[in-house]
Amino acid sequence: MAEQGFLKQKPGFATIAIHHAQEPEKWNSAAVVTPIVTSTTFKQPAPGEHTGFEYGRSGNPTRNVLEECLAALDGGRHGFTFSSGLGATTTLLGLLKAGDHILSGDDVYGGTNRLFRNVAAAMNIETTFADFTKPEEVDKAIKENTKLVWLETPTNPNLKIADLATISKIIKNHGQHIIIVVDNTFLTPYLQRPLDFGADIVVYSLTKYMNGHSDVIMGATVINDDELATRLRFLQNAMGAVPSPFDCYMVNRSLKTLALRMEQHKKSALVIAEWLEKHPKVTKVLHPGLKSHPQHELAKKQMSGHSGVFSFKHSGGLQESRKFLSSLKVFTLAESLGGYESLAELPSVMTHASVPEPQRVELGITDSLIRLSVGLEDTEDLIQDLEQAFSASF
Ligand code: P1T
Repeated sequence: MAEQGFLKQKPGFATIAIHHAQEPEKWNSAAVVTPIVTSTTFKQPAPGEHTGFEYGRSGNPTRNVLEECLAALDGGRHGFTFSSGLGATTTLLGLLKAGDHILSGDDVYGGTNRLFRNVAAAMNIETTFADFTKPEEVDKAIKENTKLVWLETPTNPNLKIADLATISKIIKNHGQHIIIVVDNTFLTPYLQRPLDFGADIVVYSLTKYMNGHSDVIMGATVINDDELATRLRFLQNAMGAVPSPFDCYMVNRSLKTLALRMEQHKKSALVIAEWLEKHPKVTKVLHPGLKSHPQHELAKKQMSGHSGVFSFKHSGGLQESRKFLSSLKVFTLAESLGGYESLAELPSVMTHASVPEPQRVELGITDSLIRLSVGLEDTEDLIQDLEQAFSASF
């Protein structure tokens, strides 16, 4: 249903999440619920021959179900899972070689920034960061050796929106072969489908909304292009950052309620964002669903609503942030996002502490910027919790 002018939700999402690749007939037992296959190796009829599986790193029946379901949810042909979101990103670095250049959005998860600036740099792969809210900046920053463009939209933690269709067009107009990667962790395919707007690869930290219960660390990529998928399948096996069958079972189970959970995260977070916007101690709320968001109109064109994660700025400093976060009783002070429980954190000293200070200052990741992940508790309880924390700290 199109709500508040956002893009219409893709039909059949929940049905795909529940049934795609889950046919009971594929198992001898006709199990309705995907079994957890723990075997690390599979009997072969003859040397060099196999019946679909040979070794658990290169493929596992439980993992395959999850990967196929993930691909279908994004409208892609191929899904790959990894031991973490950063494990997925690290594996993508295997597509590049020394001398290549990455162009990344400037406001990305701190761990992604650290991976590019430290690990990729040590492999002689250079990264430059640009403000992707300005497509002309992207155009200018592309170099002859640019091989990969990395986007988060909305960004972590400033909730900036990049125009996926325009940026994809600009990159493709350059004529050189550049892989466009979109980290869709904040929205999930329920709220945004980057492949529809020209992305080549969608990346997830499944640790967040896709699993949604804060009990699995996992990552994924979804791809349409067969040749790129062949390269990724090779790298998944050759680099070896694969998840366990038990964790694959957990994430596959969680996908069954993704649509329901995202609806509630979306609704509750917007009510809380609107409440915060009127609060006397709040100076700014960064939530793409608010009319005050500078890219609200763009958000409506490429998203089917916003999730439960957003940030706000208050009139105090580090001391007030510390007191506020320690005073919360329903929200838990912790890193991460996207679980059923509400979390709050201070990016400047937590998730984004590894971003060099000058870059943090430039991006406005100050000590008065607080990030919330609105969970599935009663909205009214969450508002009361925020109110008592404001009273305790200002
Ligand atoms: O934690 P891991 O599963 O490795 O995922 C890394 C990652 C990738 N992309 C985005 C947008 C992310 O937010 C993350 C992880 N983020 C946090 C832990 C956090 O609190 O922001």
